[in-house]
Amino acid sequence: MASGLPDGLRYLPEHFGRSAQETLLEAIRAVVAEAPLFVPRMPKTGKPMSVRMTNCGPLGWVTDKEGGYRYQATHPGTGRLWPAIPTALLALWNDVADPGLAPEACLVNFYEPAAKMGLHQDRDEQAFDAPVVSVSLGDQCLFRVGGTARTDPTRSFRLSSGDVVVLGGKSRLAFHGVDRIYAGTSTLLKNGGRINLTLRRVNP
Ligand code: MD3
Ligand code: FE
Repeated sequence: MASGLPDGLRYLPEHFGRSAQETLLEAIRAVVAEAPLFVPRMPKTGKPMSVRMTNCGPLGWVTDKEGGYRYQATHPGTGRLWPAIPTALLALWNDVADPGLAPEACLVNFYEPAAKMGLHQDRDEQAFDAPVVSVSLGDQCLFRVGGTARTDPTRSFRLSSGDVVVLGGKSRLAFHGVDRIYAGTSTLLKNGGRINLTLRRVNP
């Protein structure tokens, strides 16, 4: 982590320009219309997370008090299959990840100004070789990333609308989180807030 960023992390600022962001947002609105945002709850305690979520793709990440963190093919509220991953996101994956192995899950996180996400690792997948590809839309956030141990030093930086982060190699299991949202820093979402999309491979 000599540069201050974990090995394997690629940061692509403003990979998507404004009009591509608007196209992506429309596609995500269609996903949310079919698969409504839900409140994820922590395993065992049932404590609600501050972020709301939905998914698209063959698998979606869900969590609740009884079942804990997992991937499943259906929406926990409607029981229906998740909608397809928008073509613009499949194209992104082909550009920055392995085009031979399609993403299986796209988690959609919606942050209101007060929402945050504590430092964690993403390890509910069985495919740590494939990267996680993240797209930010809307208000800026303060993103924090460290090493593969919780106590490793961390680095913070702002993610803006249109930014893409590719978490491959050693960075795939880095601890990371979102410490805060900067309300009013983007005009993309009429009512403010931030959307983060993460494309993932779940099965090897
Ligand atoms: C670094 N989401 O959904 S995306 C998550 O902005 C998640 O909503 C955050 O962490 C968000 O799990 C961060 C960037 C990201 C995603 C996965 C990573 C960074 C990562 C996996 C390993 C290291
Ligand atoms: Fe994560």
